[in-house]
Amino acid sequence: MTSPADLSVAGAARGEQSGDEAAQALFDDLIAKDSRIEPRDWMPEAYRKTLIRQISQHAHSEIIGMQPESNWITRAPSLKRKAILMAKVQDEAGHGLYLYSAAQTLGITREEMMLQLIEGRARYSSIFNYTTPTWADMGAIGWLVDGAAICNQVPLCRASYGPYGRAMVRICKEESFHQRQGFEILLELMQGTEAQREMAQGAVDRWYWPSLMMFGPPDDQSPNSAQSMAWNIKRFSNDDLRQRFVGMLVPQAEVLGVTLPDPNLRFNDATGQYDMSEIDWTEFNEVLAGRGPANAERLRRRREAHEDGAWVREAAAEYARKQALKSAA
Ligand code: FAQ
Repeated sequence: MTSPADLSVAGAARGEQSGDEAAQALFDDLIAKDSRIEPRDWMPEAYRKTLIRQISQHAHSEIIGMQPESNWITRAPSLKRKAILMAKVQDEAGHGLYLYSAAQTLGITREEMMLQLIEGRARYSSIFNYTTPTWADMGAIGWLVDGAAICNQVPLCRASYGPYGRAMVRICKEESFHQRQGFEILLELMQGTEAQREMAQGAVDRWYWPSLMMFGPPDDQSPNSAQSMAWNIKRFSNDDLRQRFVGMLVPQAEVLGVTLPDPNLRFNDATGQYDMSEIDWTEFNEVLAGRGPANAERLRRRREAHEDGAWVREAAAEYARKQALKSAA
């Protein structure tokens, strides 16, 4: 395959286009054909930056997202539930690692991304700044948070950047399983005692609105959407995905027997959309500004884990050094 560099050199030699113009034209052509951009390909600096931003934020979300659920591993109500929850939290760690690896192909190091996170310079999903006071929160996270994640991430499997799209395929398979285990926790609680039903409904009440905020600000206040959609990174707008998610939840809530906490939620035949109450964007902005219920705790715990893991990183680096010496000998 002809590389953009070859093309640009050949084109420039014929005096047709400058090197940059030829490389840009090839990139535009790949995007127009809905093909994939790979790490070896030339790409505009803004495309690279946008991907680093989104993929690293996504990776941080997976890693910080381990905390609200790990809170319940030691207190899960049975051995079976404990094993399932442990496996789920480990899956989230794996998702973080695939995503950090995908971001590294764009020229940023893992260390830099980690520093951005622990120094509070990077974003991660607002949802993980909420607390998990009851076991039912494990069900609500699986059903609502993993459910929202799938809705948002299935289209990302077709993202134009190859390593990101391919990472998303595997992540989405695992998130589907996570969503079902959350649904099943809630179903079991809803078929239990009055107190268990109240616990399940309480968790749904707590997580419903924050899960809608996961899709980001409304379209008319989303500065990145238009360009990300033009580059085939995002395939649908924030509001479209939010609508799709609500449409998925309504019949599932009926099966569960839970009430979605929005008195104005109803399908509007005329618009073909769900009418709903206004989302509390002040709360969203407060969480993004670091003033959510658990922002400080999440970052503190992440910093501690990073410091506690220093000896593992040193041991791994030393082992790699010795292996390299051995193979060079
Ligand atoms: N929280 O212009 P837009 C999971 C920021 S993984 C925090 O609309 P964009 C798995 C946004 O970054 C969940 N910040 O931005 C799991 C931007 O800030 P910047 C994470 C938010 O990128 C389950 C600014 O607002 N998923 O759940 C949020 O086009 C269970 C303006 O917004 C992903 O990361 C928010 N909710 O669209 C793990 C998916 N929303 O950088 C454990 C990939 C917006 O300009 C347990 N990401 N912001 O300063 C995306 O699809 C997009 O990045 C969006 C935002 C849709 C999140």
